[in-house]
Amino acid sequence: MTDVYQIAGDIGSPYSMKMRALLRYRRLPFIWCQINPKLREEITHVKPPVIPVIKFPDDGIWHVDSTPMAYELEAKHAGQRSIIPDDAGLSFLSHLIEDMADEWMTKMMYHYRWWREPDQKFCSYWLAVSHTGFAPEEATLAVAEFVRERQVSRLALVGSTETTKPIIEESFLEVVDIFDHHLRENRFLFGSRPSLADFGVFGQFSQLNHDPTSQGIIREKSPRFSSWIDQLDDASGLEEGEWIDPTQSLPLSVIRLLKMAGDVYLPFLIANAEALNKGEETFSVTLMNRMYQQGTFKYQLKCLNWLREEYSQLQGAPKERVDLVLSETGCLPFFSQKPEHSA
Ligand SMILES: N[C@@H](CCC(=O)N[C@@H](CS)C(=O)NCC(=O)O)C(=O)O
Repeated sequence: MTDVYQIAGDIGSPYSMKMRALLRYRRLPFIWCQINPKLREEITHVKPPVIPVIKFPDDGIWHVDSTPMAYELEAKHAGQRSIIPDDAGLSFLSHLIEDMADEWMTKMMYHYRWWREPDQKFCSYWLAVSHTGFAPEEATLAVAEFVRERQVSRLALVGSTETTKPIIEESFLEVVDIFDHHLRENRFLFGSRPSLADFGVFGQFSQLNHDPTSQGIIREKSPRFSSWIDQLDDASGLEEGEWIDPTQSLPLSVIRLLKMAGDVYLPFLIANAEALNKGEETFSVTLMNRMYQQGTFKYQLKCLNWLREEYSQLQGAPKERVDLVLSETGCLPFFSQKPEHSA
């Protein structure tokens, strides 16, 4: 049992599902532990206080934060069904899309889960059952009510309001359409094997494909995408695949996702960074010709810096290819600035 990872997370947590799927695909032995009060106590020292956390068998320490954990696992198990494309340029683009999934698509997840009454009702109860470990009905209902009130009250803070609703919902429909078309001819974003980007999208959509309203939309618009999401949950049996040829043009879907990064995600990250630098608690930015507003998040400034750091390390032909695609998709200007190391 010494080589076995232990992952503590929640079936209602997109980042937990992302990491569980990643461990399965990579055939790294692990035990899945649904988070419960006892486990919560065991991990109170882990900062930031988020799930999933993974106890690595080699150091016996709980690690946190899905993206750094994914890269740590790469370093430890290089060559074993890696999810990082060999080409540095494709690897950067995969990270950019994953980051957009983690920080922007998560707004779709949160919005659909907590905006409408039927979703609030189902999701709060469903989450309460797992949080309490099947407590009796009365206790479950009390936890459900608590969770519902807390999550609904945070909608505006994370950017979901009457004004921003069309931005988030249109952006969601765009992702569904992108994947519906992509999956008619391709298996994953960067080839016949899944990348970090695929797992990022999977994490958020594991929930969107489950919660009532968004599930209904995905089922209607793209049963193909729905099946892809369900299958990536356990791709341990998937045969070895290939990365796309980095010298060839990228799939249209990747271009469309990068265009979303250029039009929406990167302007959002920059507006957040500028507001944080001015010490502001909220920010607004025009996205898709509408006003978008939310609270500032320090973590999202970190994300911007990581991306800029990775971009600054590109060189030679991969950099030339990346610059061309970033320029075509409106992303390049956001990488002209160097990462802020003080952040
Ligand atoms: N950047 C982190 C985000 C993890 C995260 O936000 N997890 C949520 C659950 S999905 C959480 O633990 N939130 C704190 C809470 O709900 O109390 C990652 O990628 O792992």
